Amino acid sequence: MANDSIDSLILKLHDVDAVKFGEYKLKSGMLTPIYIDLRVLVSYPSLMNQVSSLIYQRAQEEELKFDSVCGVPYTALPLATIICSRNELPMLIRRKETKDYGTKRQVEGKVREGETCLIIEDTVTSGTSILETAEVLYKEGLKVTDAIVLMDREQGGVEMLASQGIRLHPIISMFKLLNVLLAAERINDQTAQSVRKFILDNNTFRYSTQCNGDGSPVSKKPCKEQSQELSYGARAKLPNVHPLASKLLRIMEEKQSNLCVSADVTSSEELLQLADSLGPKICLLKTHVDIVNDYTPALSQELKALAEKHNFLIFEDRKFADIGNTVKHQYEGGVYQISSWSHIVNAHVVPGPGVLKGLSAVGQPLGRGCLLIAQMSSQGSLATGEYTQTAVKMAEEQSDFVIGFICGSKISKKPEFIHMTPGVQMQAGGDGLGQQYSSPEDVICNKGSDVIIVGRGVLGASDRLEAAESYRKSGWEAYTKRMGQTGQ
Ligand code: S5P
Repeated sequence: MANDSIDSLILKLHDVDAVKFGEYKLKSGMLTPIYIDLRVLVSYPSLMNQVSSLIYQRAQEEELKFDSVCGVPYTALPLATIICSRNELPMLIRRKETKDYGTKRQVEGKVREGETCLIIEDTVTSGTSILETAEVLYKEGLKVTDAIVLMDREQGGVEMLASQGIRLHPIISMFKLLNVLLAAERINDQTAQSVRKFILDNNTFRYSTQCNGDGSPVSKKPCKEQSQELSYGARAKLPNVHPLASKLLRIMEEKQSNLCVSADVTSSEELLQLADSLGPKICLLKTHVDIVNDYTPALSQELKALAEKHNFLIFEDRKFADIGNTVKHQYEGGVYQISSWSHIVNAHVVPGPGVLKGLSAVGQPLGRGCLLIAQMSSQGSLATGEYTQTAVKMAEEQSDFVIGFICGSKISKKPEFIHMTPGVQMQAGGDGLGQQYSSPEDVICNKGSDVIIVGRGVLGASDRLEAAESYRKSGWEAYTKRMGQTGQ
């Protein structure tokens, strides 16, 4: 999709007051410094046509497969109509209120069970409107795999829908909109900054809870209803699971531990001592080998032996982020020869799929696995929205090497992928350097992640073994709660 056509659309939307700055109340009651009101579009036929074309173009670019189109009532309804009419596609209409006479149908149009319906929406904040429409379509026996939205406020909608198995494709994202309006001097720096801050501070997915019934707009599923979810042990046996993910899931089940300790220490002796003493409590030991002052190859060999002794895996948190050819060397060679001892590594998706190609050329023959960094725990992280979604897509395309994600919450419905979440401490808060903490219960039970990664929560305790046991216990209890069992 051409960038200049998006830029000109953004300016036109601003011209017709579809984008307003000030103080407005959202459907959820939240006050916002920016309001997107696309209802006015119907008064501007050429804009309606332009938006409809961009939505359809996006469906084609993404090569989406669908049998019908449904616009979320009401604003997206005329957009769906134009798209369907122009491209001769069958349309479905979702009623907002069920009729109390006649057929009492909630969906109008010819419904053929088993077919796939593409949802169109004008603006997304948390994603609940799309989910509500999808749920009505599910009841009719239809499938929903994708939705396209004109304007994504980047407040967690993409992630929430991904956790429910729906890929959301935004045409305009909030940050893009701000940049274009700023460059065109329609808004000043201060306004852009205050909106950016609002968006980052109000991520409905990251800060909502699915379990506690606190009125969160995200998922109406209480933990109990998620009991159809597969256990770690069952996921280990799935036909398409990566052998290393299978091994980790088995370890988690056997040791009743979804705890990964982040061994961020600077001496070999302390690292080995940690691995040996905490080994029985953990499923995974995460290292930053480049912060060790006295590294020798003997350290990695001894770590490997301790991993065997205590049945855990090693995850070198190297965060590869270069072109394929460079990461290949970084992974295999240099001082650390990471591929020779670390079962798992991780990579940023910013270079594109080449980073995985390079890493897998080294790691795959050795049976190694990689986690993609789809989200980060640090304040102001740019790994949100479409970026996160691209990471999920990339993982799906290279699932012979990617075993899961570093993320704040469950972002893929595929049970073969393992979700690992850093930024975990018993008490929520931060470290003054951007780190943001959530509790084990929140991460595992509410956000649906699989593994808690804990560094200073354990390392900073006077009794590290006792702290590790208490994190293991909390993580495991949150998991059993999620599975709808009583804690053990
Ligand atoms: O988004 C992230 C990704 C990672 S891997 N946020 C993180 O904090 N990490 C890592 O997890 C980080 O490099 C550190 O090693 C660990 C968290 O440490 P803690 O002391 O804050 O628990």
